[in-house]
Amino acid sequence: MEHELQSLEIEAKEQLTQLNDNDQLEEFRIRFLGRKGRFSGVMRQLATVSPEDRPRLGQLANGVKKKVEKLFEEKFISLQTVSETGDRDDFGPDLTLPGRCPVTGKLHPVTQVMNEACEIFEQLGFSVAEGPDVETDHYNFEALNIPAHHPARDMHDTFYVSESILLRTHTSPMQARIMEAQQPPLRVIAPGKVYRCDSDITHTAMFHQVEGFLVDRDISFADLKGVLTVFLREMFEQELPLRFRPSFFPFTEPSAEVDIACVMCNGAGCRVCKKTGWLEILGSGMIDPEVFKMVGYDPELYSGFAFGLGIERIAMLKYGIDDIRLFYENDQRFLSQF
Ligand code: 2NL
Repeated sequence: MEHELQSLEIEAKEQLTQLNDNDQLEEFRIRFLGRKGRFSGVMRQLATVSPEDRPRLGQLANGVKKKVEKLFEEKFISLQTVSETGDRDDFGPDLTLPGRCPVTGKLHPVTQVMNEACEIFEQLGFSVAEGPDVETDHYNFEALNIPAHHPARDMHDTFYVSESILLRTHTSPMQARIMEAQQPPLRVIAPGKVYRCDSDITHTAMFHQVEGFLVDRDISFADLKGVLTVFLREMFEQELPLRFRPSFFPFTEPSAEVDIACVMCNGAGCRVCKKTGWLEILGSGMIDPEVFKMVGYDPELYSGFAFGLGIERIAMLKYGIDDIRLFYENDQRFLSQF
């Protein structure tokens, strides 16, 4: 058996140096390394040798097999190079060919836009706070001036874990926690995942928000307008026409929704803006004195504004994406574009 292994190694080496295309290489593989090949034959013989010899011969056979496998791989690579460059070994590889680039991973587009939003607010002096996705009814609703049976609870299709525990429907519970624990002046944003039982081409049951608030003495609606104008200008990288439209949120009074001129048609009217020329981009308002009372701030002393925006919505408008579900299908062809 030792002899057989020796001659097998020599033969394999000889044949490998002589063959010069992939078909011949495949034939070689079947003949030597295949299931019914020469090595398998030797391995079967192992069963018949005496138990004392078996370990030594087994080791020998494995060593030879490894060597031949390695030579086979080397031949495979050299044939590959020859066929790709059209060159023969003696000319060496074609150094003018582009190298093989490793595939690098990237941040998800939603993460990219989220990070961008946070960076803009950080430049405006806001600090970033993250809180739990699973919240209490108290912080998600009560502390934000949405008592039980308030009609505003219908605006949030809430996922309940138990009667008083839920998946947060917005990131403002974090802000309520911060107001409770710290005194003004405060400038904080809360980015993160939020959950609502809703799904169609513009809604997913989980999406991302950045909400923020600023509290100090003498804060007015002009401060709100200033901060949000700078934010939108930076986010969309252009001086966009804005429109502040009266609205309602339970935690702010007065409240305003902010529209930007449609980024698809420049305000002319198209399918995306439903022919209005405007796109709703975020919600905002002056924090309701009731919220201040709930967290123990004196509304006579302090005022502030707050806002909330959906990250997927901004990413869709920024990149012209018409179906939110694309973000969560993990299709490389979509994701690799960002
Ligand atoms: C919307 C509405 C808004 C907030 C979110 C907020 C409120 C307080 C404290 C901290 Cl009292 N954050 N968030 C305020 C006004 C509007 O969002 O439709 N967003 C997409």
